Amino acid sequence: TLAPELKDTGPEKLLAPVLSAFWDEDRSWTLDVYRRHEGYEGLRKALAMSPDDVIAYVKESGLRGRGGAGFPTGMKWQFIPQGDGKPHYLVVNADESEPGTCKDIPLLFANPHSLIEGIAIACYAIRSSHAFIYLRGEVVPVLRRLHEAVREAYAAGLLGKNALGSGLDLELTVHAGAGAYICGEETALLDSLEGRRGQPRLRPPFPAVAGLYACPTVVNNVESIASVPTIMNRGKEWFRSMGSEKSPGFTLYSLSGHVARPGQYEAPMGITLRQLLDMSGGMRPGHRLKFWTPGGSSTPMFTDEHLDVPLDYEGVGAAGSMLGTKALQCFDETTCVVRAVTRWTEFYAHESCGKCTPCREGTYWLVQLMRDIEAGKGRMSDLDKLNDIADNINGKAFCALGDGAASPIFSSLKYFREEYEQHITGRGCPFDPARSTAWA
Ligand code: L3W
Repeated sequence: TLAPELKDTGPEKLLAPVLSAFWDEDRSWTLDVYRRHEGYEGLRKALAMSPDDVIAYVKESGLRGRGGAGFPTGMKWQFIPQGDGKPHYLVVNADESEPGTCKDIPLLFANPHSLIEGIAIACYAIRSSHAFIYLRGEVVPVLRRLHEAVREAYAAGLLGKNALGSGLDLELTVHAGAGAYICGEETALLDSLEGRRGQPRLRPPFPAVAGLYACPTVVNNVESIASVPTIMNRGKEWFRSMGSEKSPGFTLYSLSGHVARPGQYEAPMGITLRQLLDMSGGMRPGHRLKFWTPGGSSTPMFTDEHLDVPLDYEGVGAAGSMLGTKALQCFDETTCVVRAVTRWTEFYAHESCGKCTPCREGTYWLVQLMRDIEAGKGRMSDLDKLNDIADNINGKAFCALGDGAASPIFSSLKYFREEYEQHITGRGCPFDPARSTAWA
């Protein structure tokens, strides 16, 4: 969370603690504390509206999905067919696993009721009486805390039969995954929730048409749903007063790597990394930024030339990357880019579900080439081969995981080709004298 001295500093509205406003407070995760901070006021207001009006309101707020793709949340809710006689489901994707992304898990740990309230509002809007939270399985303390918060909500009549006296019945099931990155892909997540091995499904049909148990399903990220209560309570105009026209509102950025103060920073969309670093103490003393990711390792990397790119969907897109999950991993000049990309590539190869050939085989071969180059055993022709293999994965894999694996290869070759060449001509890593002959 923000250092206390930073909370009230900086140009007006640069920092906007909303979701993280009381993370530092004693027992911030309890219903009592949440109620002292507007808790369940948004739900009260939503229940006074018709479900369709709630959907229209969220749509007009301009809220966009915080899980990586930025799809308009209200529009996704609107896709759910009404009067179809089928059950509707809300599934919250809490399988946060993108390298560098650490905002949903801290949010759940510090303020789980913001998600539960958002779930109640979303279920009312899409006329669903059963919601699921699919949580990354490794985070057992968060699982316990979430179970406790759900228990509190049931006991307070916020969930269950006739929730809040609204006539709405709402069951909420918390499900822990088993640690597979692929289960963060929405359709693999649904397979896993149904008890099968998590592998992506062909889209269309999108989950909104045929999702969980082949019924209309909304799959939203934790932060997207947790943002809804405050929008309902403080108003869509308030939300739109922050950020930009196409990417309004506040959001959580995960700042990590060689920075003085890593952590979660909440700010309006469109803030720049330069501004965030200025407010958070900058890079670690004596060092300068070399490269960074705007949205985790799956998004093409940036360099120090991109410090002033507005961190919203349009700004980052125009500069040739993706905002993704807003995971700002910062690396300084001591980092070997080849080594960093090798580690990420090993991650993608390990996490590839194997369903499609481009990703399964392609990530394997990328790892072989990257390891050779890193160890000083590469050839110049390997660089074109890397590009070629990445090109055969990108856009040709079954799901977005393949594109994510290709991203760091393309972007590191684009900005740091010389460093790859140094590994090849120098027969080793220029950053690690112990492993190098020519650069020692
Ligand atoms: C109904 C249509 N629904 C689209 C829905 C779709 C989904 C959402 C976005 O990947 C990205 C990926 C990662 N009718 C629809 C429709 N939808 N058209 O809209 O869909 P899509 O395909 O644009 O994205 P996606 O497959 O969900 C998400 C990137 O985010 N990423 C994030 C990784 C995040 C984690 C994590 O730990 N949280 O892993 C980072 O960059 O690479 O490109 O709901 O159903 N016509």
